[in-house]
Amino acid sequence: MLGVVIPTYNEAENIRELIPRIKEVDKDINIIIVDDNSPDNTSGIAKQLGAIVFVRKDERGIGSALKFGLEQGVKMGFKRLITMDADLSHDPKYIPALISKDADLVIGSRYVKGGAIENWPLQRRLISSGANSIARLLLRFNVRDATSGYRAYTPRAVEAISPCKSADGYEFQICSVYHIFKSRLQIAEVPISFHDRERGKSKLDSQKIFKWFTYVLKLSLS
Ligand SMILES: Nc1nc2c(ncn2[C@@H]2O[C@H](COP(=O)(O)OP(=O)(O)OP(=O)(O)O)[C@@H](O)[C@H]2O)c(=O)[nH]1
Ligand SMILES: [Mg+2]
Repeated sequence: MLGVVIPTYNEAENIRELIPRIKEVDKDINIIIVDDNSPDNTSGIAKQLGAIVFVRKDERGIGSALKFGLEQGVKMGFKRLITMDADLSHDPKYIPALISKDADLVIGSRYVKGGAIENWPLQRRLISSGANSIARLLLRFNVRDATSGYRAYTPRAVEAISPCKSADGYEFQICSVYHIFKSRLQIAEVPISFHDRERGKSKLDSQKIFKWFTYVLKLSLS
């Protein structure tokens, strides 16, 4: 049984297109949306399209939304949980590849052979590859794309990330790789081609990048 967890904030136009595209890959996939009370009715559209929708009224953050969705997915009995962004950057056609590998965490990677980024400006590429280099250097794991949000988790991997309580923002991706690695569970990467969002607004800003960096620094010193 496969579940797909998607954190959303103001992704109405994108979610309208993404849910049917996931269903085209496998009509039996269960889609779990964790929406932080988006004013643009993302949650209403997702419900109409048949998703399981959680609306959080008092909380914000991609990391806490992902953790919440993954834990709900485990409680519901899913044996594999995919996470992906709502903004059509992660093509659902890679879902079969993500679940084909026998590892506790399988990452859809832009930085392994065959992986690509289609239409990112130079500045965005530098932030992403710089973040990955910093994480690899400070945390000493050999994962090429530890910031990718396109992943497949086993329930065992979800259990291993329980220490990531305070990682409520973008640092959640690093925290989860770190703890899965420290738990000696297997991590694999499969190539994906990443497509930059064309609609809706990015939620990543310089304040969140700074928070990410201080988090990784603290984690490396802990
Ligand atoms: N529930 C929830 N989802 C969020 C929050 N921030 C971002 N997201 C979702 O997380 C996913 C990734 O966010 P993006 O803004 O696309 O971040 P990004 O991909 O690093 O940035 P871009 O490359 O500019 O798109 C999207 O589905 C967002 O809607 C949040 O605070 N709460
Ligand atoms: Mg995005």
